[in-house]
Amino acid sequence: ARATVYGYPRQGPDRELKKAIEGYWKGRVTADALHATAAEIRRSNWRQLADAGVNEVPTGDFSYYDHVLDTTVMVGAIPERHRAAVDANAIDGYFAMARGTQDVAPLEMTKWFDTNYHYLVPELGPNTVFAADSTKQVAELKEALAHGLAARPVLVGPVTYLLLAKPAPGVPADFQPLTLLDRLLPAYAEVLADLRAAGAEWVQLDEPALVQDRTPADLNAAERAYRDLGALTDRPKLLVASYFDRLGDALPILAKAPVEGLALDFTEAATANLDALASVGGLPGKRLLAGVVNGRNIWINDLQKSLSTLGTLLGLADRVDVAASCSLLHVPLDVTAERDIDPQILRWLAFARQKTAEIVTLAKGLSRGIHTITGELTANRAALASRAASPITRDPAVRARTEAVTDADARRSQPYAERAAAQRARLGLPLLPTTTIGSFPQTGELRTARADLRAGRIDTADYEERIKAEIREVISFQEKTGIDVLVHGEPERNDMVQYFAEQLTGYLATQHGWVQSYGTRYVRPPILAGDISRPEPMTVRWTRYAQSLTEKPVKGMLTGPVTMLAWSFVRDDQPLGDTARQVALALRDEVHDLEAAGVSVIQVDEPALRETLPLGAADRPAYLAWATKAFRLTTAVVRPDTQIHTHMCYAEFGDIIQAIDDLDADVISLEAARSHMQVARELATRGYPREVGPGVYDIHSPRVPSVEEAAELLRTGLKAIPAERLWVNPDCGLKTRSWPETRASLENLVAAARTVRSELSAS
Ligand code: THG
Ligand code: ZN
Repeated sequence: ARATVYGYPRQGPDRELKKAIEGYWKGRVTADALHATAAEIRRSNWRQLADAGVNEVPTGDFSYYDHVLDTTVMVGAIPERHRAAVDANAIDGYFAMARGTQDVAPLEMTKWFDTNYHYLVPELGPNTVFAADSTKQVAELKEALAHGLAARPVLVGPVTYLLLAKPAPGVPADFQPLTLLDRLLPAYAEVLADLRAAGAEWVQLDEPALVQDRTPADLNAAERAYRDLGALTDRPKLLVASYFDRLGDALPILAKAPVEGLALDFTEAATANLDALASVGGLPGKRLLAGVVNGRNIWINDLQKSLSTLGTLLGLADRVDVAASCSLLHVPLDVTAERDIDPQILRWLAFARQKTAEIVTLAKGLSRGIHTITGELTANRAALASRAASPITRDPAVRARTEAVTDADARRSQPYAERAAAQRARLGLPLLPTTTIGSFPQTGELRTARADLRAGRIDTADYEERIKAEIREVISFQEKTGIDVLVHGEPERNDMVQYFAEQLTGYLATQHGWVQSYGTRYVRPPILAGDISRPEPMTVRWTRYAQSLTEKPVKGMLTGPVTMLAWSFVRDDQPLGDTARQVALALRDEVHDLEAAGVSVIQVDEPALRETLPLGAADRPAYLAWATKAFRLTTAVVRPDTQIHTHMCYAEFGDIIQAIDDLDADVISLEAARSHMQVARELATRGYPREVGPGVYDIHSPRVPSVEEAAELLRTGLKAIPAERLWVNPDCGLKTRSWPETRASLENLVAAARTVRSELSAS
């Protein structure tokens, strides 16, 4: 058995790639220096893989921004508006598609399946002409071969590419990119021929879209795609890769297709894929890549269990090789870089480098016999046992409390109508009340202050003085501007998940555990390692300080339990719903303490509620049940006259309206400016009964909306939501915006609310 992976973290050990690309954008790094940094990262990744004993390294998985954008370039599907930039200069044109320029908008960005990685959405239409450009794939393959390595190019497959695309601007919304398959396949055929000529024995085509519920038309397209590509004479051997779930209806199709190999996920979907493989009679004559090491969590593998899965698979395919379940892009690079994690716990963790070693160990055990890996197996058993027996993973007080939760704990004491009346009386807000989502600009000074504190250049008292000064500034600006429900601006928070994780017992933070979120942006997901409890209040001091500065209500700001899970690495030793309940109870204490401190409005953000929705429809009801219950458990502790807000963004919400209703929040603010209040119409159509703030200021752009523009969006919103239930707010937090834009935009937003209020009272 051979050992391989589908992809490796791209950033370099110290995020050298981020620094080089951002430097290039600022004109501080030359194109040559950027390319040299990139080549060095690829070389060192391949070296690391080869030294660990990987027999076949991936190529083409590296990217300057996004591998789906790379595929767009590979098939020549450059949008019309970017054509000139791409023709003028390939790398600048590439970044123009990714980030836009003064004159042209970038491609839209959205979630890569149910991960926290975002890809750039291909824009296609009936007039799209594909033209193969294998330059990058061929160059990276040749680079790896020149290092003397056995290499396998990895490409996004044609069916997934089309299924991830959307109609280009101006193309009817019902256009189905998949209808372009017959035109796309010749471009893939050309790339495959070029890769063969460059020395590829195998090429991997990633088709994760085939693990989702697919229509008969989609499945038919998959069948045709691999029949046609398989029938090519001038091509390498083809390996079709699935991951993130079981292959489902596409498995029998791919098992019969004239391709030489399949990759299946045997972590989350092990049982379903094993059963399905057995029922199609295995993969005689084919190579099976068995993804037995989880590529998207950070826990060590259960080697014994994987060996047993691999043993079963030996009877089902011609040849079985060992891999991670998906690209290692979704995990940090190297556990040994962590200095602050207890060594006892460090033994339980595997990042990309450690996962690679596990894959190699398993491949060795499979081909040369278990006796060749007894040392590894013994160490693995001991580490697993130490995790299972650790008091960190089992806190009796937390367990007793979660056991005792009742349905009543997750229900507000009064129905919305009565709560709304009590809140109106307590808060005394005008019609169309104005508010913001929570964060204000995270200035360079704030980030420097945090870095200075970490490095010991300033002490805690200095740091806190700076935070207080910022809060004073934010409160006074909001009062002056005439905003109705204020926020403290969150200057003390690095990230809306990490900030809480750092204060909760049972959570681990990493120092270097960067994972690409999009482009040059990374997150350091904290690790839900043990039972979760809150040793002391997390936000009360800052909120109370802000409230002491003003007569207006200041919103308490928390991150909700589902988002705390979605943007962390979760435990794999208990159901997600159990972890969510523990987090919810810890946050419930915070909600309770905020209320006791006199806070009358509390916002619990759940931007990730939609993104964690399972890929398969059958799994969705159970997820939504525990997710909405965790939110209600967090919030239902308050009195009827305390107003609960929530906020969502980064998604379309059409298919979770019922779940949004089930949260029973008094007010929800949503991203809506770009879609012209689409979500307000969706909520109205479904009879959503509570208060809504559809965003009227697109904070993803430096543009300042005019008063008239914001007022027009409000008038549109009023067609769907009655004035008594409509709020006025931006799309999302203002953390990434600058102060001048923020000032101007919020002044206009307040003016727009006043304009529309007076129109309402005049009519
Ligand atoms: N926090 C977390 N996950 C997220 C988001 C978040 N996932 C979805 C979405 N928001 C992703 N968006 C971003 C936006 C900005 C950054 C990362 C993800 C970002 N990162 C800094 C960088 O790479 O320079 C590092 C920030 C830091 O120092 O911690 O700006 O908001 N958890
Ligand atoms: Zn948001």
